[in-house]
Amino acid sequence: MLDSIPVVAITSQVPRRMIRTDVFQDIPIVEVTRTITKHNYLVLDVDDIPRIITEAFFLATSDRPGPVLIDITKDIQQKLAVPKWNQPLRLPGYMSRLPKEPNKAHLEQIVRFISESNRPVLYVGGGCLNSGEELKRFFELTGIRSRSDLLLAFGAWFDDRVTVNLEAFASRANIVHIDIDSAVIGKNKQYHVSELNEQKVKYPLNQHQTWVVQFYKYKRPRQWLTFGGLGAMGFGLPTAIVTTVTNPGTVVVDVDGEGSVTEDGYRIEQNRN
Ligand SMILES: Cc1ncc(C[n+]2csc(CCOP(=O)(O)OP(=O)(O)O)c2C)c(N)n1
Repeated sequence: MLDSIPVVAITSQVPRRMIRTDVFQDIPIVEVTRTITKHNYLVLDVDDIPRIITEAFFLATSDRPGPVLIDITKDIQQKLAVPKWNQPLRLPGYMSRLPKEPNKAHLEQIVRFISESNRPVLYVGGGCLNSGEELKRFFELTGIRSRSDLLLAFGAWFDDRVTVNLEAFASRANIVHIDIDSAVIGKNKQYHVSELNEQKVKYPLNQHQTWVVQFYKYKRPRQWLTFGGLGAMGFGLPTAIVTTVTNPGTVVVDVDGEGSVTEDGYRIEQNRN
């Protein structure tokens, strides 16, 4: 959820009549995962499966993407049914909350900020991954390059890994914050008028990640895969392997810490046995 990665997980539940009897492997996974999924389902009727699967993929990939879990009881899995495809989605609340067209007055204000600013800077996050071309065009049109009396944060939020010292970060810059998820707007950092101070980032842990953030020169989206929100050690090597396999001919570099690679070593050893 933290990294906005679209995932649909299908899990298996004990038969309906055994739910909450403490029978072997009786886990209320829908309750357990409620706060760490974008949405989740417990399937209690076989005829719901086509609609729920369609909804799950729609939810996982639309708006701010995220993980969706579908828990299917064993007795439902074993039922025979003739699926009815093309059932209408039942997501009225979600649909009504999807972002509307941007507010024209806000856009005009942003354009005015940019034209009046001497040294605007762009702070771009994963929310712009699907807008690489538009972003490039914006960049070319505005000629934004250096830092900065105006911070334009697009599809990014003021994560503590970025700001380090919240008070000092962009403490005297105008901040324009654009994001699909209203929950991250105004989180940690209010958009307000001032000037950007350069920050030196220093972390005792996961330094390899911080180094990439600071020193790697990105030219386009989707060049870097990282263990964003949860910092799970051991993420790098298997991710690099999968990326190599799924992108034949591409050079893939794993920037890693020896501690993290050691964790992979244990898993490789376990799988070998
Ligand atoms: C699976 C897991 N275990 C423990 C931690 C806690 N932790 C965060 S960073 C870190 C050390 C990382 O060392 P290394 O991989 O060598 O990276 P470096 O900081 O040297 O770049 C630990 C133990 C974690 N994030 N993930």
